[in-house]
Amino acid sequence: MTEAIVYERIGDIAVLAAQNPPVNALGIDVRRGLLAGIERAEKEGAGAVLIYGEGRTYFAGADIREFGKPMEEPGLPDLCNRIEAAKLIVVSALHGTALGGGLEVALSSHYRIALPSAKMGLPEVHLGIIPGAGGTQRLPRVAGTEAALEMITTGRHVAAAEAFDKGVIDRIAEGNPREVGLAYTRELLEQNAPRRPVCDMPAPEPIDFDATYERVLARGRGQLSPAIAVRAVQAACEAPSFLDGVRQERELFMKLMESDQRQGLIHAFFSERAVSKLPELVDVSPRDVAAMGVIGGGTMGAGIATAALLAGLSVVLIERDEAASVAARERIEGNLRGALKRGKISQSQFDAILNETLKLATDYAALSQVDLVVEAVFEDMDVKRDVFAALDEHCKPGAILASNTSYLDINDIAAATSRPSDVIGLHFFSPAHVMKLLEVVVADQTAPDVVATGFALGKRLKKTSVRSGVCDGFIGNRIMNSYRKAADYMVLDGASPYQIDKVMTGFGFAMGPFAVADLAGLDIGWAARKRRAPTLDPRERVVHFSDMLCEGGDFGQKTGRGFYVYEEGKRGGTPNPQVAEYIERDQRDQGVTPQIFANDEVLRRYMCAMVNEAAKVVGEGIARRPLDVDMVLLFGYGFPRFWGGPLKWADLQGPDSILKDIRRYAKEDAFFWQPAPLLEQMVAEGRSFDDLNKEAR
Ligand code: T1G
Repeated sequence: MTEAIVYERIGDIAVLAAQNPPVNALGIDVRRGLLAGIERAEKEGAGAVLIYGEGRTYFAGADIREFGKPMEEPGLPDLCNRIEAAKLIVVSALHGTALGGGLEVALSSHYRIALPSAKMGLPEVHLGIIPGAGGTQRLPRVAGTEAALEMITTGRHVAAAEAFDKGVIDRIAEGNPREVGLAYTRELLEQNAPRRPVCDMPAPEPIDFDATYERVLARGRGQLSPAIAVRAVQAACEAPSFLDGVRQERELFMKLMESDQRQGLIHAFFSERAVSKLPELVDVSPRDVAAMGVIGGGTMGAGIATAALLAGLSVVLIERDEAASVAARERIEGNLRGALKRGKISQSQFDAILNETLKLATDYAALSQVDLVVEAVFEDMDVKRDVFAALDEHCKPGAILASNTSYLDINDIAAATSRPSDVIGLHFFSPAHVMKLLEVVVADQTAPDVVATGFALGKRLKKTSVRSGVCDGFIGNRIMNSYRKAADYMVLDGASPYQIDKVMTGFGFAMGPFAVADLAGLDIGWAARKRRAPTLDPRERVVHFSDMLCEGGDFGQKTGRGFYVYEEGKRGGTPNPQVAEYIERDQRDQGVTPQIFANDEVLRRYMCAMVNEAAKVVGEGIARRPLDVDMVLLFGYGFPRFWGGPLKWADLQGPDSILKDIRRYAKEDAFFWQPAPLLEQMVAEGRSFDDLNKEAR
């Protein structure tokens, strides 16, 4: 018997305790331990078996690290069938998060009890697969078809009370899983409770599966697993037998296991957990942060203050005058009202935050006791320098001075203070209290414990924090500028902005680049182009159709017209006919003969531009690892999670094919399509971005 499962006899009960930290994943040792435990209990003539998990949780699922490797016996489906077929009653006591294969083991048990704090679910769709050990066959039998479909296609973690109401568990009790499990099992033995295999329960009621399939597929925006799960639950209702249903589930499961989307989503799962773990910070302790300062109460400043307040930090917000302070407070109040509405905070918390935790001031002296300040003022270097000089004067020694700039040079900002080692970039994304991404921008002199504090703050604000070096646009905006340019060039050369938006939403983005530009405001890009114009390399192609829109006062959603025309109360916009005129004029002025772009070509150029710039960002060390870039695009730029990120996508395509296309495009525009040296080196050495991730561990 392996250590992963400890066998113990307590009277008539054989107790199988899982000991596989951190989450009792159902790896091979656990599976073998469970099988041996069931067989031993039968052989010893025990009256019942109790299964529970030591540590923080019952089984949190199959061991994801085993995916893609040859499956070792017993597999989970066979183990679940064996547990269910046991000659004696099997009881599972759930605590923590009983997820995926974990809930499937519980459903193959005859009775289930849980602590009130327990959560359970079948979240496999988030990994690009479906439950593969009978979950799609057993859950509908206990909870009904609709309830099971909702849990499986959303992958939601359901609380014990709701699970009880749905019939997923039989009992809820306070205590620890071992004692609660033992008491319940004794009670069942005293009542001579029968074995109660779920597989013997009647097949669940069928519903209109085709309609449900289409609805779930549309909701997935290209992700397949939730829709495929509908077909598996359909088998539970329509298959001639339970085992035939399990067989159909397995076929669908194995198909998804081989899919690119499974690879993309598993990559996202582990990268999301790895991205904030930097080897150089292992032994570095962050500074304490209890009180925060925010400079500027505009949309970004108010969002940052809201995120901090919701995380339990006290906030001092500085604005230039009383009127601006009042406006800042109203913005924060609006954000908090949204959190109140979503049940994230209670009314009393709402009141306490606004009346006690949040302080507004116009004098920097009010910052004398804060531990960390984030500046979120107008994107102008002179203004930033003045603010940091004032912070240097008023903030206490050891206070961290952070800038929320989205592209200015943090080294130059730090130079405006006498303590550059305490200066760092903390680049939030709008709305800052909602968007998960935080770029932690490390300047040349930023001290390691200041970096560690940036990451600790990110964790406290429930952000996905990614380390970035200093360059124009850091990781995200720099890469975005590149794929945005590729889109503009395709339009100048004949593609329609609406075709490009359609292709990218078909790829899985919620919005295409031109709709996003309208949402963000075309005036922002216009200002950036004007700022860059004096130093523009003469070899760089320039498009003017966007400037023409702005010169006409069309800035997108905020003015009701941009690339699209927006009508009050209507979702989305309709193509703005004027755009075509501006494009034709731009083509005429630049002597461009428009050409037809196939949708595949549009996607390829867009993604090649993204991957090429991303490879430069990694090659220059701005991003430490390819997975850092992937997480930035996932959590800050709406990149479809099921592809795993642009560099995971590039691996799935084959970096050599990407380089081949970039070299082909370079024949048209050698300046824009300069291949990334890292990409050329990787292809020459036959390495992938995943190889680079592994080497960076
Ligand atoms: N396998 C392997 N490692 C896992 C794991 C798993 N299932 N779950 C978590 N870990 C690792 C994780 O990488 C991290 O490692 C550490 O545990 C703590 O996790 C047939 C095939 C359980 C809610 O999808 O959702 O069953 O970074 O940082 O925030 O149908 O982890 O410390 O080295 O996330 O408290 C279905 C996935 C699998 C659940 C805990 N199960 N896990 O969250 O901690 S597919 C899941 C989670 C399946 C069957 C199929 C969360 C959590 P490290 P953490 P947390």
